[in-house]
Amino acid sequence: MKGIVIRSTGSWYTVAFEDGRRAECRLKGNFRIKGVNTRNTNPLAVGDHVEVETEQNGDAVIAELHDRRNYIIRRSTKLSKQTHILAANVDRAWVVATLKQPRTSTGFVDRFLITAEAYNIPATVIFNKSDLLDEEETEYVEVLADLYRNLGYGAHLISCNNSDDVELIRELMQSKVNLIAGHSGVGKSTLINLLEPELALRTGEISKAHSKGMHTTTFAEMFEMNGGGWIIDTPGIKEFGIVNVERNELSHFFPEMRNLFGECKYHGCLHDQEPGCAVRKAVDEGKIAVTRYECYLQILNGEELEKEYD
Ligand SMILES: Nc1nc2c(ncn2[C@@H]2O[C@H](COP(=O)(O)OP(=O)(O)OP(=O)(O)O)[C@@H](O)[C@H]2O)c(=O)[nH]1
Ligand SMILES: [Mg+2]
Ligand SMILES: [Zn+2]
Repeated sequence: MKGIVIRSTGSWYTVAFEDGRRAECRLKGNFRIKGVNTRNTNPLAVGDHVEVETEQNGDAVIAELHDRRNYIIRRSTKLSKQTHILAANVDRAWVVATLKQPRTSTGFVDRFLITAEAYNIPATVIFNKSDLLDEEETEYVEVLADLYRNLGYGAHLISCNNSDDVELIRELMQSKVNLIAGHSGVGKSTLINLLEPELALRTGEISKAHSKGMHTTTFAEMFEMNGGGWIIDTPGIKEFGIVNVERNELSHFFPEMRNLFGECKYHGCLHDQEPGCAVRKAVDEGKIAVTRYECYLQILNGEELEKEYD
């Protein structure tokens, strides 16, 4: 019978079936994934569509993984060889970011968006905890949100203390499969609790000493929304390392650079030091944000892109 993995804790998986039933499953003894990547730490992820069989002793086992429509994958650190699939078959990927308590860098948000681009998943940035910001900080985040909106992403500055904000997010999530990711402590579980109060998910304080979250959510889990749709809560992540992207294709995942494709003097321009580069020109003219370009160069010249590992 076909079902969806809604929770995975090590070797056990909770599978939800269309009729509402649930089963705790292990992988069938001979379970193999085609083209399995040995560097992947999780063979199955939340959101995977699977085939469940009942063994002679009555145990439910996952016998087969159906093709993934898409997935969101990352390296646990930028230099790690190990990759981890956050979730599969998602309609929209949401990254929750905060300017304070904790601080999320634009590089973290950009890496998440690059991965969403690479796997063709519509993405939205939620800047949470607007209640903690003074006027100047609010303005800064609004400029950032505008930047992302102009690139074609969703972007919202919200507070979990504001019920109108929460209602807006609910409308945008309804009837879709939504993945929610971000650093520990940004308010992912708090937001989900406000959307679906009966879930009563655990949330955690922010450490006073470091203004960081306490890693309260410890495994990814998918929840059905009242009125249709799903929300996937995920554990806080420190870094979002990029997977399966090569140097010469990196700029394709920056919409503002993709638009200039073919306009550089040199074919195969990496938009770094090459003369006659249309991307550099756009940066100089203020048409491409400096933070985005700097993030691009950091990834381009760093060590997280493919080939270093092959
Ligand atoms: N001031 C303020 N605090 C918030 C807001 N949203 C969440 N918080 C607080 O931030 C802290 C962390 O929230 P969580 O929901 O546990 O964060 P999380 O992203 O799920 O964290 P992990 O599960 O560790 O990844 C809690 O004390 C929340 O009450 C907000 O909009 N404003
Ligand atoms: Mg949480
Ligand atoms: Zn160029």
